[in-house]
Amino acid sequence: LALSFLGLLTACDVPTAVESESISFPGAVYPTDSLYQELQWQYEAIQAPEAWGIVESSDYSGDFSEVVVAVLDSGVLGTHQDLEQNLLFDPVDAGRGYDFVSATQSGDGDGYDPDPTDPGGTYFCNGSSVQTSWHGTHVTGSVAAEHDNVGVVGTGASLITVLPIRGLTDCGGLLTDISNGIRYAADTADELGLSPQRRAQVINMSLGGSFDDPNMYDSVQGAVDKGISVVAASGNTGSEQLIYPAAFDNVIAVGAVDGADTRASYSNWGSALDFVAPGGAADGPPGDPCGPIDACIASTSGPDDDTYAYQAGTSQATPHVAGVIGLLYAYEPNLTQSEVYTILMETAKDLGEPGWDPEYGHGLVQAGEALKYLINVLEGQPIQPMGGGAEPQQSEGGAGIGSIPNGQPQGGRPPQQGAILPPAEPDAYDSTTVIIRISDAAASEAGGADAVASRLVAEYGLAGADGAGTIRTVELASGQSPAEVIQALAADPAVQYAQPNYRYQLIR
Ligand SMILES: [Ca+2]
Ligand SMILES: [Ca+2]
Ligand SMILES: [Ca+2]
Repeated sequence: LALSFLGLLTACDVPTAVESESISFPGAVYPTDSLYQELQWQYEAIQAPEAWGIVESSDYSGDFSEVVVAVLDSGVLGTHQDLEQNLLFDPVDAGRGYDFVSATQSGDGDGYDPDPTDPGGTYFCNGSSVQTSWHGTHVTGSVAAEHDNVGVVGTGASLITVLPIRGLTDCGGLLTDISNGIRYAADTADELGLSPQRRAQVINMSLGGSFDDPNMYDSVQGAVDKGISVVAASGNTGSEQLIYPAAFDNVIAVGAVDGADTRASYSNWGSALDFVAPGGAADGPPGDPCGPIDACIASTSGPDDDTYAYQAGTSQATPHVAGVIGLLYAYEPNLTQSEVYTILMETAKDLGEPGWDPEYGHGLVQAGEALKYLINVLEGQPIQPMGGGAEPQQSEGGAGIGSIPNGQPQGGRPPQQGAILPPAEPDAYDSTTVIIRISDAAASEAGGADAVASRLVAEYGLAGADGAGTIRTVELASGQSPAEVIQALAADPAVQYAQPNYRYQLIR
């Protein structure tokens, strides 16, 4: 199935202007959840009711299977009335979500543990106090809130189960923790002795940082290589530069639009932007940023099991795309990220300048058309494009199905070499650890990466080296400076790169 799919998508003569659909699809389904009807404008903007109509019709429901979407965020209120049925959550079961936040500022009194619950309360970051935003609970609702006549709905209807992974807090979090979360989601965290009950097929990261971080890139690539789609927020500062990891060519970068399909003023844009989704406006008066209250995104929140809240941002846009992608995997579990990207690109609603543009990417993701496109391809039917027969935009950047055709020219990312020195801001990274990648050649020459890591620890007077394989988190001995250790390690012929253990933030 997957092979013929690839063949069809790469064919030069994919029909572009077939007027009549050979498959007649069922009509839209509109949930009866009370807050959906009042406030959740975003789902019609992404054609979710059309997708739900297909998912729930007797003609098709047997063709869909359940999908796991990992939400790597601030944790979740696992007992929320509108989430609990659609969560892989159990505070004492390490296969049903996990907390990867290191003990410092973790807010739950300890470090790693099997409970991905957002503990709520107040965090103290660098001297200032920050109230919990329930960010992860809100994002989770946009992916998977129940369609049950109560409260809000999520994009995934009944098909998506969220694997909640706590990787950072309202104070931020470390790359090592987030990388462990990505590898847990992808079920490649063997050396931690951790495995999810079911691995994710989509990873949502409504988080980011400002550094071109080779280790984050490697972590994402490990998931993409397993056929997982990784989606991340473009950033909320209105900059024409995307934050990382959204800016990477192996991540699907999502910006935000308001209820009028216009780029939200805060939504970062630029050459690496792939798609937009509803994130809300949030340009109401101070103290009431959601102004006319339905300008923002309504979803699940804390502290109570029946709390709902409005938030706006690219963090809110991203899980809608993760949810649409989840619906595609629910129909065809063997999709790759490249195939997912092509489907979204061919069916997105073009906004702004014709074709790909830096404010909207390929446009507004359309769940109904995306699902119909996938079904048509797999059924061998001609494809009816969106937008009145516009030319497919696959030639943008010259990329084919084998790589993600961002707006920017693709050519792969050169392997990082050498030392990546710490930025000036001391709070931007951890001062007690450094991350290295051991070169494959050195590892095989030494009979394994463990031998190389042991030598490096001894030779450079380090306190230790955690991890497995070629990626290691080096612990500094007391008095060592990260910059000096990074420079020394990067000069060792066995080390491909040495870099700071960067700090990432929730996109708020
Ligand atoms: Ca903990
Ligand atoms: Ca509901
Ligand atoms: Ca456009």
